[in-house]
Amino acid sequence: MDILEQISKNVIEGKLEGIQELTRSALNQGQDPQAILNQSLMVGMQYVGEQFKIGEMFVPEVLRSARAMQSAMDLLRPELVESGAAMMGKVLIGTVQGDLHDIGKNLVGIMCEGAGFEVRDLGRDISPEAFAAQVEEFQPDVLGLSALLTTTMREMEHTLKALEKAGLRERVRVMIGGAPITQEFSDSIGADGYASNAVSAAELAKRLCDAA
Ligand code: B1M
Repeated sequence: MDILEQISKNVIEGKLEGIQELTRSALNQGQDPQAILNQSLMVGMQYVGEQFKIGEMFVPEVLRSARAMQSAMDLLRPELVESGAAMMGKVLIGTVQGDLHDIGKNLVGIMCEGAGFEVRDLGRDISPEAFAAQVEEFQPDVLGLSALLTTTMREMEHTLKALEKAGLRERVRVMIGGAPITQEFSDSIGADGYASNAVSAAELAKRLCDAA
């Protein structure tokens, strides 16, 4: 098993110390930081997402994997910046008002960061007005809204309305996601895109930036 595969395995197994050591060795061996990210970290996290979906992994394991990925990212971030890995743009992300679920949203943030975005994470239970104020201040290219409850998904529409009211809707692309969200729902509220998982969310953010 080569070192990139070993890193991937450590993401899947959520091994915090192992992954730091391996990432450091990979960098010392001259591995491209972008390759470490794309061919090992992202691959591992994609697998974790798939396993969670089919009930083969559970929330604590997903959290451990996310923490392992984050600790590798702490080592990779400066290298990625130094190696000139393109800064894709800015992503502002948060979970909508009334909703306390943030595990999936955190993964989306990590993946967007991995894809080269500067990410500002507002946390959870964020009101439409607070999202609008942060769009004004941070000037993101993409705003990401997450909701896990059927009772809070409507807050996405309210957030879009708050952006319109503040005259900010044309300035930012809005992507949405979370377990109850569908493409149809996204179309019905006038969001710019929907992604079903963290890896496709990072890809969508890139496409939205390219299209801007
Ligand atoms: Co809650 N909860 N919960 N919960 N919880 C669900 C969502 C539920 C489906 C469980 C169930 O009944 N089977 C259900 C919702 C039912 C519904 O609305 N249809 C539910 C409920 C009812 C509740 C409470 C109301 C329970 C109660 O108190 N009676 C309560 C509500 C609190 C509130 O938010 N106001 C509640 C509370 C909680 C905890 C706090 C205990 C905890 C959250 C802890 C936390 O997030 N810090 C929790 C958890 C853990 C869950 C489950 C078990 C797991 C959610 C999760 O983290 N998944 C969940 C059941 C389940 O999904 N099996 C459940 C892992 C994560 C990686 O996946 O979040 O789907 P997910 O994210 C994915 C994609 O959805 C997507 O990418 C992610 C990664 O691939 N994605 C995006 C997410 N955001 C995205 C944004 C994007 C793009 C993609 O673009 C911006």
